[in-house]
Amino acid sequence: MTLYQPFLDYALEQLQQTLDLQPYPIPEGFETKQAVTGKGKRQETVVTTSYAYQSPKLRQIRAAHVQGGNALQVLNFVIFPRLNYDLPFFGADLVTLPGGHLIALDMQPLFREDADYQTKYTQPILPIFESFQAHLPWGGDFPAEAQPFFSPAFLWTRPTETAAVETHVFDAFKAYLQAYLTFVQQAEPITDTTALEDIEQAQLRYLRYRAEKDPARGMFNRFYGPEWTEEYIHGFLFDLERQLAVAPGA
Ligand code: DBV
Repeated sequence: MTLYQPFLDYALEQLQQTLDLQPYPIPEGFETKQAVTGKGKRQETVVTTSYAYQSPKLRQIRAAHVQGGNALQVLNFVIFPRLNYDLPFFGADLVTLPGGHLIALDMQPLFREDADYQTKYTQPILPIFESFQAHLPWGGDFPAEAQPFFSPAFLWTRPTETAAVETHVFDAFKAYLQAYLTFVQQAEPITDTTALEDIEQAQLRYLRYRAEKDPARGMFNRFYGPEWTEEYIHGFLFDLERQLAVAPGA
């Protein structure tokens, strides 16, 4: 079973239909990675597949899909806008582990406390968020230090039934992505120098947090070792600092 394959297929098809989509390079050795875990009957092959694209307004659209049998399915899907747009990040962390499902879905704001920014990028999402809350209740415990990176429309839930993932979570994923693509279509380039500096700082803040606190680090370390894992995190999953180092203003 690959629970999140339909999510990935849907997203890539939508992106292809809506954007002028171009490939984004995936560093060699990271397109796909396999390892065998467990012993005897519990042996599983864990395959991690990476996907990456870009478009005129989106610097990196990337997905990591981890497939390791019924009890291990992960789709981490993030869109990083180019630095001359004030667009939020699209962030989906869809995680199925032996302990259950954990779903994080949001349009992560660059400027969480800015009222105009909220009006522009959070207000339109609130009705969608509220429409799913009845089926997907708040997931509880959540790292307080991550709070600044999520919007008030952050869908954070731990469904007990896989059926809820296949229905409500999938519907929510589609609705958030559609709304995001509408934002992208409407977005105009930012030219004001101060605003551009603020965007770069906000993107770096977000990126550094995610790279440093990546909740998948432990899992990847176990499967593929620390050397591969650190390179995957900094060279692919959260690569903005590296990209700025080779091409300032990217
Ligand atoms: N999370 C990632 C990437 C993953 C990934 C790149 C490719 O950012 C998977 C894989 N997330 C993943 C896994 C777990 C989580 C958990 C495997 C389970 C870790 C475990 O239990 O061992 C949202 N993801 C989580 C948690 C949160 C998120 C809050 C619970 C972690 C905890 O309780 O400590 N998404 C995650 C997050 C941000 C975000 C923290 C911050 C901005 O966007």
